[in-house]
Amino acid sequence: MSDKKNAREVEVCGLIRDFCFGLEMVWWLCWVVLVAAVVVGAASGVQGGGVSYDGRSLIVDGQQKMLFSGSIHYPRSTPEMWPSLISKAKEGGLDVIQTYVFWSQHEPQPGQYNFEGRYDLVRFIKEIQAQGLYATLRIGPYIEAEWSYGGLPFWLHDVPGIIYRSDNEPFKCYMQNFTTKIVNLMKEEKLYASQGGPIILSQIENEYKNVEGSFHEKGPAYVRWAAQMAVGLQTGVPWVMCKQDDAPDPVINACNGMMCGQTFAGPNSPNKPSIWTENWTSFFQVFGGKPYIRSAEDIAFHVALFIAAKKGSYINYYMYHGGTNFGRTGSAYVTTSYYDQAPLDEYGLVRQPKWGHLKELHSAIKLCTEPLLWGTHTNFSLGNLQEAHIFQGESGECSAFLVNNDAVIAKVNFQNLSYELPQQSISTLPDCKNVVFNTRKVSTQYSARSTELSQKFDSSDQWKEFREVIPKFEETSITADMLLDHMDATKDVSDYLWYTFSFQNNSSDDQSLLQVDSLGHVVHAFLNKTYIGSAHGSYKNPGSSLNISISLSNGMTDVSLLSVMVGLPNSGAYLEHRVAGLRGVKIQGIGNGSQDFSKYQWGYQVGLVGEKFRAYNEESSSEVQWNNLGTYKPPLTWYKTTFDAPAGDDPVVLNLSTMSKGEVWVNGQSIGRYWVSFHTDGGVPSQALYHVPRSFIKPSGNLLVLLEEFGGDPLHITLDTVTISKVCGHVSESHLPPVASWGGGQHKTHHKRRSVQIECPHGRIISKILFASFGNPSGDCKSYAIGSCHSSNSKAVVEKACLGRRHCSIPQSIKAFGGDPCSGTPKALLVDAKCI
Ligand SMILES: *[C@@H]1O[C@H](CO)[C@@H](O)[C@H](O)[C@H]1NC(C)=O
Ligand SMILES: *[C@@H]1O[C@H](CO)[C@@H](O)[C@H](O)[C@H]1NC(C)=O
Ligand SMILES: *[C@@H]1O[C@H](CO)[C@@H](O)[C@H](O)[C@H]1NC(C)=O
Ligand SMILES: *[C@@H]1O[C@H](CO)[C@@H](O)[C@H](O)[C@H]1NC(C)=O
Ligand SMILES: *[C@@H]1O[C@H](CO)[C@@H](O)[C@H](O)[C@H]1NC(C)=O
Ligand SMILES: *[C@@H]1O[C@H](CO)[C@@H](O)[C@H](O)[C@H]1NC(C)=O
Ligand SMILES: *[C@@H]1O[C@H](CO)[C@@H](O)[C@H](O)[C@H]1NC(C)=O
Ligand SMILES: *[C@@H]1O[C@H](CO)[C@@H](O)[C@H](O)[C@H]1NC(C)=O
Ligand SMILES: *[C@@H]1O[C@H](CO)[C@@H](O)[C@H](O)[C@H]1NC(C)=O
Ligand SMILES: CC(=O)N[C@H]1CO[C@H](CO)[C@@H](O)[C@@H]1O
Repeated sequence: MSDKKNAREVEVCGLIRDFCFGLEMVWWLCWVVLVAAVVVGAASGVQGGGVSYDGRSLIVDGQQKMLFSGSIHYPRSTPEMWPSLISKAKEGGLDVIQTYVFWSQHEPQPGQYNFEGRYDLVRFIKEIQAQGLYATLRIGPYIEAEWSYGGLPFWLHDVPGIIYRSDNEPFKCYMQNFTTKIVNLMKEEKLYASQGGPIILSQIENEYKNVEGSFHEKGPAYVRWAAQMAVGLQTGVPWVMCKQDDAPDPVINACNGMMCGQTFAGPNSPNKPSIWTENWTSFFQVFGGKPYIRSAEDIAFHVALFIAAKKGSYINYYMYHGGTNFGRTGSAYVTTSYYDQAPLDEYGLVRQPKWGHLKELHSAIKLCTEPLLWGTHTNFSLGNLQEAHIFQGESGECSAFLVNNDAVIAKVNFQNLSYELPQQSISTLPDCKNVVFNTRKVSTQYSARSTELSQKFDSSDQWKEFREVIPKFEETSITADMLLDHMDATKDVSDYLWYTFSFQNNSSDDQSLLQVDSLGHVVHAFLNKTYIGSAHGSYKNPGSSLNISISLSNGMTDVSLLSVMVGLPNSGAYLEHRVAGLRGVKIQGIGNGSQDFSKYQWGYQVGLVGEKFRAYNEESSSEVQWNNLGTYKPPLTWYKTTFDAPAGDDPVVLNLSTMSKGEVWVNGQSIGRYWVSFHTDGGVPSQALYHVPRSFIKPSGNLLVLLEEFGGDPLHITLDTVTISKVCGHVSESHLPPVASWGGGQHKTHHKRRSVQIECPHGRIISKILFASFGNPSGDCKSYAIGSCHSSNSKAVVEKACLGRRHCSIPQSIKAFGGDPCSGTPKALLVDAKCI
């Protein structure tokens, strides 16, 4: 956009009116048309069995179901990745894939829809169906989801009189319009279970209880309306509202959180099942923050507890695969990598032992399905902090869960047998006798990820640069006698908004202070087009105020301040009233001591020149003047180069650790914002690696463009592939889940024959045994050492069994190691191997 066009766009965005817009809006007309749409939708859609529920579970095709579900958000990966993600989810024991629907991307302008590429919702649901899984559609359409503006399209902001998520006619009209659009699309494609499709459940709104109080009497009225509107769409499958304990019938209230086994007050009717819509497998990460590591053992404990103590029958992992916030889709300060710690990592690689441990939990629970869904539940105490939950069917089936809430190991007696329960753990006994799984005992292999260098970019000849044009007041075409709100001015077409003014120094002081008070996330300051400094905020303190000493001299001085958003806010009540950008600008030391420029003549420019000319596209990149790389690397510079695709099919990443902050594009597609100079308190970047999906790249001549805000070093970035390079397995007698056998009242347990099983990813083999010890090695797969007991044959035996193979299994037995290195000592086997 030129500045003039820019002005027009701002104006047009402010003036958009259609059918549902405007002060002149005739509400009854909008209403009549929408009601008609609902009636037509209903007539064209629902027949067949559908999905219902009772106090125990969802009922699909007449059958009660115990369902494990996992969130995978289609726009956070590529259609090329979907089949493999879904099949790994299925292999991990999931029955259902859950996704939000992303309104802001599907309806970028009112009535203009986009269901292409990563936004091809129908293709995603059909892929789930093709693999024989069910789907849950969380339409929202307010979704939060660490998605910019919580998934609401920004144009809603300019609808007169709108108040989001309240009993407000304009909002309800647009919400109903979009919800209906999605439901009709699903019906046309026959995707509801009631039509033979995979969708068994839908969600309306999202965690509304968190904000309901702010809307006073308009809150409950909105909840009733939303439930009624959704149910009126006649999908033939139930609706849920999460964290909404008063969800109106027949909508099911569901739990979100990490510990629903403890925190959920239960369904609000005895006829509704216990559903956990978000069991956080980790937590989203922000720039400046560390990854939140939630252990496989802790997740498994809370899932088992939800099933045992709350009779849970639907558990969803949020996220099962997090993926990537491509482009500018992440919300305020959220990193481009999303839930990399989930069972499938950002690139879709299996994260062990989380994935495998949960898979084992799912199999163990599935062995208990009948008593869990049809049996009677009783619980009793086994000790101070221990309890048993028993589910008994009419024809004698029995499953039990033995819970130890203590921080130390507990020995308990259950039905005349003795059991050892590790600290904070739950044992699952599908037959009320034999332990098949304990949440604390991880028998799955561990794995470690690493990068392999594919290409360097360390020669200046490989690069071109374009220094962004710094505008001054006279060069801007939008003017105002005040400081404009950042979001209202940009309409979110760019992260960037220039605020400029010019003034004459009439004072005789020689030290002045420029004070900028900002609610934007970052501000960069320029005086006479020369960079003088920056400031930024953080997720917890979003604003970015700045004080810089400046030396003024006589004559007109141009001040240009670039306000930057790192994603729009995504949560809280009254999002439409949220403001950002500069709130006050003062210079101390001129005039009568201090001058306030807040009500001065300001000039604005939305976006950067490189954005206007799409400097990141092959076709349009020549519209800006690219030069040879200079030695000085100023702030606000665009860099471009090309690269060839790395061989093989391992995931591809850019290691941007020598850059600072900006955005990066490959072949014109934005792979997201980067911010490596924002370090954690441990002094490392929150995110150094940025995913380049294989489908974005061609065999050679790929265009790589970076926009750098602070001034980084592009010469030392690298293109890498990511691989599982190490696998490790550990079994020990003392760590084995005891398998109780019927001992006529005697304490008797035996152990299943154990072995260490390790496996490299497809296409790789075990190339080296890094460590092997049969004896009593100390530590675990994360950190280990040889103990006082160690068979000298350890390494040779393991090498013989494993080297050159993709998969191997080494029994933890004295025989296999040719003798007992220390009789009487309980034996363990720990093997760590390298894959190549
Ligand atoms: C939604 O609004 C658009 C106009 O913006 C209209 O064309 C469409 O029919 C409406 N859809 C529904 C389902 O009401
Ligand atoms: C049984 O479970 C309920 C609900 O979790 C709990 O309130 C009660 O204390 C438990 N009873 C015993 C004996 O553990
Ligand atoms: C436990 O042992 C007692 C005494 O031998 C017996 O009466 C009872 O039936 C046994 N309970 C179970 C569950 O086997
Ligand atoms: C400096 O003087 C000029 C001319 O008198 C006046 O227009 C301007 O407002 C003054 N600037 C400041 C910062 O006081
Ligand atoms: C800037 O200086 C003012 C006045 O001294 C002070 O109130 C404010 O906190 C300072 N802001 C920053 C970001 O240092
Ligand atoms: C403003 O201009 C005067 C000359 O008129 C100069 O002496 C003074 O240093 C300037 N003030 C600042 C703060 O630079
Ligand atoms: C900015 O440039 C103008 C014109 O060259 C000059 O008069 C003025 O003193 C400069 N201001 C500063 C702060 O350097
Ligand atoms: C400076 O202060 C005096 C007295 O407070 C006032 O009369 C004058 O108008 C002020 N000048 C400016 C430029 O603000
Ligand atoms: C990224 O590259 C830097 C060297 O520039 C290196 O120190 C760092 O370990 C790399 N990070 C990862 C995650 O590979
Ligand atoms: C947001 C939230 O509720 N986080 C909590 C989730 O659960 C963990 C414990 O598993 C708490 O530490 C978090 O505060």
